[in-house]
Amino acid sequence: MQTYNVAIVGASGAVGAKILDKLIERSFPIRSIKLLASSRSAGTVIQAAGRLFTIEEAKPESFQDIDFAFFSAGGAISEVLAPEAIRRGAAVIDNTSAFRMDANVPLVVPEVNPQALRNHRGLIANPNCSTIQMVAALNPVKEAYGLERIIVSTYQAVSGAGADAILELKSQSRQFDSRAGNTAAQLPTAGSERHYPIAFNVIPQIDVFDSKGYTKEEWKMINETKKILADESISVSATCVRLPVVTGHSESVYIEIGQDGVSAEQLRRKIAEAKGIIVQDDPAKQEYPMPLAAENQDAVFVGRIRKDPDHPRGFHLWIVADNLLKGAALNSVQIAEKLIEDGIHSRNDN
Ligand code: NAP
Ligand code: 3JN
Repeated sequence: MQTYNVAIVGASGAVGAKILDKLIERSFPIRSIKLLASSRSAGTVIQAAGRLFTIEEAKPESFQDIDFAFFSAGGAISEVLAPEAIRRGAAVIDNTSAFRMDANVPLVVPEVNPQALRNHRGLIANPNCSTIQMVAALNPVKEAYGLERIIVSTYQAVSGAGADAILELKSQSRQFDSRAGNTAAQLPTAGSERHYPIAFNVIPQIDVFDSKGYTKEEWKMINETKKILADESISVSATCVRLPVVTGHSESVYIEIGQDGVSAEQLRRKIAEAKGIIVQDDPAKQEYPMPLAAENQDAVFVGRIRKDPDHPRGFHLWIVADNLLKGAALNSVQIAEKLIEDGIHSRNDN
């Protein structure tokens, strides 16, 4: 069996750690693995699957002889180091938004648009976590009945904002009764002028606002959805909200499909047939997806599927997934697996 030299940039972070876990768990054909981060964590030893790994500082030379480089260290690092990795022959799978909307870069959810990988030039973008779980659940609906409109409200976990945001939620939760003061420094964003506590709170801001009143996270959902579904005509609008949940993003989604006369049961069946989706939808038994139950699971969970009372083509759904797994690490590893399966991991093979 052919094996590959693999690098993870951002290996000390929330997403990077899960990429390492998934590569090991899924028996990715690894010849060697290099864990990279900033100089701050160089020398740190981490344990995964009973093995010890030492983190090194990420530099252009780090990518010599690397076949697959997974990036999750922020867009600025990808902009500088991804071209260095590609120049040295690596296939880069980038978890940041740096290249997602670049027309020459495939933006891929393997169950939805694997054909987009065919045109890669050494770099494949992993979509935003909130986008991935939504398009995974809606693509079977689009294929069967067409899709004209999506209105989504997200309920996002703090792990989407990084390892420090998880620590902040836990520490604020422990201190809440003593009212030890506002220790908020991570949310809505680490760089923002004002910070708000997330424990026992809800923050209707993820990333920064633009002049139209939408946040960057909301625009990511709008633009990435159209690109992945390869349909600019779908109307998409999003409201992205942070909740005091550690892991697992939830989404309330309203859609208008392209056909009249479709029942909720037909929609439920189509979604349940799709790869990677589990339908949990039995109101009589109080069965529906929840983030606590989705944590550490690979699937995207869908429930509360029901027809809109007034619109003949309108439906409501509730979609939940582990944002660090299908939303980031798992999807990235699945992209690499698909490149190997199709024999196109090297851009010279195209
Ligand atoms: P995190 O927990 O804060 O981890 C950040 C990682 O980046 C750490 O490993 C950090 O290393 C590394 N890093 C920071 N500066 C660096 C530098 N100059 N050189 C090399 N490595 C550096 O954040 P996270 O949640 O894992 O997210 C990381 C990135 O992944 C985000 O910025 C985002 O672009 C992407 N992301 C994508 C999704 C998605 O929706 N698909 C979800 C979450 C995050 P040190 O420990 O050395 O500082
Ligand atoms: O907040 C979340 O739940 C998801 C955050 C994703 C994220 C965080 C910082 C920078 C991204 C992303 O992947 O869209 C980025 C980014 O690369 O822009």
